[in-house]
Amino acid sequence: MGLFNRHKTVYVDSDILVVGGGMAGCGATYESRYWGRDLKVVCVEKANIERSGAVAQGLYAINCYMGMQWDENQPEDHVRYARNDLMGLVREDLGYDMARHVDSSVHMFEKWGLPMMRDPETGRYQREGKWQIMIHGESYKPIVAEAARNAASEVYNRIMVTHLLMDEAKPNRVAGAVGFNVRSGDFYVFRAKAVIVCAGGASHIYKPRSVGEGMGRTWYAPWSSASAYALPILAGAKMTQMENRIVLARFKDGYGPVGAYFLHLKTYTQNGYGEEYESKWYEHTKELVGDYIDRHPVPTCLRNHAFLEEVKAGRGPIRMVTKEAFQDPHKETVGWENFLGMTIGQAVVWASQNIDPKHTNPELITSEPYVMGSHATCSGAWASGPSDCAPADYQWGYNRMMTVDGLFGAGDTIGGTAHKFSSGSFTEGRIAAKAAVNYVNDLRNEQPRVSERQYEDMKKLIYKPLENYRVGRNEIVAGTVSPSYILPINGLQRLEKIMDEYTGGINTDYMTNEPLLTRGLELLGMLKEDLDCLAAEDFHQLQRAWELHHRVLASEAVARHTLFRQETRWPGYYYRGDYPKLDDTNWHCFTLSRYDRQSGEWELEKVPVHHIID
Ligand code: SFD
Ligand code: AMP
Repeated sequence: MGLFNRHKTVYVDSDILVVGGGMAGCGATYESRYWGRDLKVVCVEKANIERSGAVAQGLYAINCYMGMQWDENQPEDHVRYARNDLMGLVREDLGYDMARHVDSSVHMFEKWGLPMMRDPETGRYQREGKWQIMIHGESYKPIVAEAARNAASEVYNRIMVTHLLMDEAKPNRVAGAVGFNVRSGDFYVFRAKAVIVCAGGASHIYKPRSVGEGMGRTWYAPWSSASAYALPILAGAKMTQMENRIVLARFKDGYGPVGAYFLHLKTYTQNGYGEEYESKWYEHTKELVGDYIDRHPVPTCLRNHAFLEEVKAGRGPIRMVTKEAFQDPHKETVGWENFLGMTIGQAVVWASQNIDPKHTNPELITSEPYVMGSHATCSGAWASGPSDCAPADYQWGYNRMMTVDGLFGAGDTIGGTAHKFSSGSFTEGRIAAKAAVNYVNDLRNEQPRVSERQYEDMKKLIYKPLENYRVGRNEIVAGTVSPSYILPINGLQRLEKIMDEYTGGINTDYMTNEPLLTRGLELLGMLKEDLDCLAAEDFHQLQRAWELHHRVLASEAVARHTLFRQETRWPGYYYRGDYPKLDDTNWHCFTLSRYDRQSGEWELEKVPVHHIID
């Protein structure tokens, strides 16, 4: 007991609490201040918002910009694009709402100092593709963070949020969050009237391609640890499309993104024998998914599918043909700068493997799966839509509010809204914040109630891994293996192995089926039991322990959803061997889950997909 008391408790009261200061969190913090001049707005971040989240290293493109000022695209066009890419299943109301506001966010980024590339002839933003514009974005995150810092009443960096607090005066209402400072170990109790979860996506729930000397390298940020999903799941929020985890075609070993190459440099792919291969798989793919293969652009998952089939047919590796484009000095510069401003590791890998793309066509590979809500995928929380265009059954309160009162979300957190990327995530943060301000104003003087008991119980739970270590290490006679605890890295590797082998990771070429998923869920259950024995030797490891808790819960959601959806909706992302085809008759719907924290049971249901754009 003495151990728990050693950690000071710090209380922070606010009107709006933003959890996670990445792209969505910065948007939410900025906009909360805009609409809530007199409100106390607090942003809490496990790293430092200056360089936190997926944009930490910078980006070379903003992948979601309509260009409405030049009549380049309209929001309706973007809804059609995202719907097509996600094989018909997106929340069109949420996507439309984001798309109609995203341009204004990008204009603010420019005003705040983000260097945009311009087309020398038209003077417009330089297009990389129909939706993407090019930026000198190494400092993208610090620029956006500065705006959030100026807007916030307070920013708390280095605090990992582990749980949400629930109101004891009203059921199903959020009341704040708790966490700990990853440097000092202080315990934080954030009481708030509204909470906006913006805690990013999930890497490292599947065994990554990069192991051994490459361990830690992933495409999505290694610190994206599924809190965006675990926090709402634990609070009883409904989740959607958790089976829609994404697999990305990437440059081999460095996970360098391919968009700028395909779209701006106009490079293309070939099999190991220098042949075009996508058209070979047309009939075969049509058999599986019908006319989705005829859509333009070809859905991302189906491009993966052709890649995977060609490799399985023994004609790998797949290579990106760069040798032609790189003869143009401008394109050569863009090709390298793309990585130097976004994924430096790819440039380093090429240098270390003697690959000069001017003379060698580099290999591509399909990544391990990630859980996200903002790329060509839309896993996340089920949220209420905008009042002017959301169908009635998608509206139960404030825009972007989850199925828990006062709990909002944005970016990777919110499901059903693919292709938001950095700009759309920031924009969704703004949208959620405006609604959260209205929610807080409507509460008037009503205060959520949190008993000391609630957060003291959590405090004991949170620091338990330190206690497990303190006691358990005495049982070690040699080496590091304890008979009574597991370290976070051991738990993480077990999780990655289970997800990889049973729920369609790289090991099985993304294939799974009911018996595999059932066994995978049993093994996840055993892992969950063992998490009680997690041990942390310091606060850094304590953070790893809680990240693991979050990853395991999100993984369970992925497995449950994958089992529930009896079809292969997105071949190239994953395959159900027992239901190998797309089945629009039975599965043109969203899948929703709800976790009961008391019983540990999951409830799953189907919900109709409404098409509001023709
Ligand atoms: O080329 C807690 N992304 C790209 N977006 C673009 O617009 N253009 C690109 O070029 C993009 N590409 C790309 C991208 C990402 C990465 C990693 C690479 C390349 C290599 C995607 C965007 O980055 C992404 O869509 C947004 O960043 C999503 O925003 P958001 O806010 O949902 O997630 P975040 O930015 O990661 O922020 C999450 C924050 O939460 C913190 N956090 N804080 C406290 N307690 C906890 N428990 C927490 N858990 C997490 C995080 O630290 C973070 O700050 S390309 O490949 O397509
Ligand atoms: P990526 O670099 O793969 O993350 O892609 C960046 C952007 O380009 C995203 O909006 C992708 O959907 C898009 N993109 C990437 N490759 C292609 C392609 N071959 N055809 C159409 N769009 C693509």
